[in-house]
Amino acid sequence: MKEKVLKLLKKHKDEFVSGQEISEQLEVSRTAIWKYINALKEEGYEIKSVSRKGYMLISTPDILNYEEVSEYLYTHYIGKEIFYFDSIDSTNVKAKELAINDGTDGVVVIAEEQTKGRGRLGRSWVSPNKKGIWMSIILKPQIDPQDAVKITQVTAAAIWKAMKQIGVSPQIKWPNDIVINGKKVCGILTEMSGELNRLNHLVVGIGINANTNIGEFPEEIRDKATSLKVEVGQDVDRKKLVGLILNNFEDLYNKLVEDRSIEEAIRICKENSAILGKDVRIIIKGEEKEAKAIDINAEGELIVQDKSGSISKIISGEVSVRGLYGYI
Ligand code: BTX
Repeated sequence: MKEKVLKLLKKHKDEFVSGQEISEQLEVSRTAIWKYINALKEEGYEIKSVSRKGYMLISTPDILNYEEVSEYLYTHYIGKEIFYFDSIDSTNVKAKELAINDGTDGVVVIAEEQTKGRGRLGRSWVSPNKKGIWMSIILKPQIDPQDAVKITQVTAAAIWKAMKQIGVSPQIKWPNDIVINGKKVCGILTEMSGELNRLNHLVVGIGINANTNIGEFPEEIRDKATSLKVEVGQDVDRKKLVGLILNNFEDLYNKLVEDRSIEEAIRICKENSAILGKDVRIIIKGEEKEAKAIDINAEGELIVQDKSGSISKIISGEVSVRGLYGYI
């Protein structure tokens, strides 16, 4: 009911809605409305109340729950259900739990803060309160398990498009990072549950440093991390960015699932690659080799050429790619 009251106030933004009107439309008592209004105020909604005039919504808080994010959502199923937490260990862990129970295709988990944010290969992901976007999407596509890695490229392309839509021009660092000026602004963690020839579900975790100030990054990552705020010089609208990402994601993901095509995603990843044409160090299970990154093929694999001229394919997964002189 609180959500309905909020919806009504939003519909009449910048004007008063009388207690009587709310009470008639929603069929609740005026005392109940007063309670819902107070609860909304506690969540950070600024609501003016004037006797005889009623209530007016002045501003909404910077939070990423369904009520706020859905204003920007044009999807059919991605993000139509959002599990929202003030604080959680990891949205990927929660999403995996939900996926095993009955979390359906497209359910999204978002938290304002993660206390044990996860990176790849057991690494951790710094996720301070309300500074970024920490979210995971549950997916149950009918695709081969080998194709699951393509989801990371699809996600990277969706995020790249969304950042472009808010005026930022990032690069994609295969396989799972988005960078600006050589520094990491976003990481993607795709986790799969399945057997050899059957995929149960996928969880795609997205971590974006949105409004973090440089001093708020722990010292050990300060030289390789950045945020959208640092790059554009002002706060970004996190709700809008979540909406844009999910809209773009649904479009590119549908192409993969329905048409078996990741052409557009790969084109975006190639045209905006941070590593193609560069010498890189590839680390697979602790072993390092140097090579030049020369292409990303239609399957989303990285093609590299070593000094002897021999060409090989690198499948994402257990791979890290580093520049020879710094992070990229
Ligand atoms: P990754 O393993 O490629 O990157 C992790 C590494 O990046 C860390 O070891 C550290 O050096 C650096 N790092 C940690 N935190 C940050 C940060 N905030 N910004 C820049 N660099 C950082 C990348 O893993 C995948 C990260 C996915 C995070 C999302 S958040 C929502 C979801 N839930 C969850 O637990 N993880 C995913």
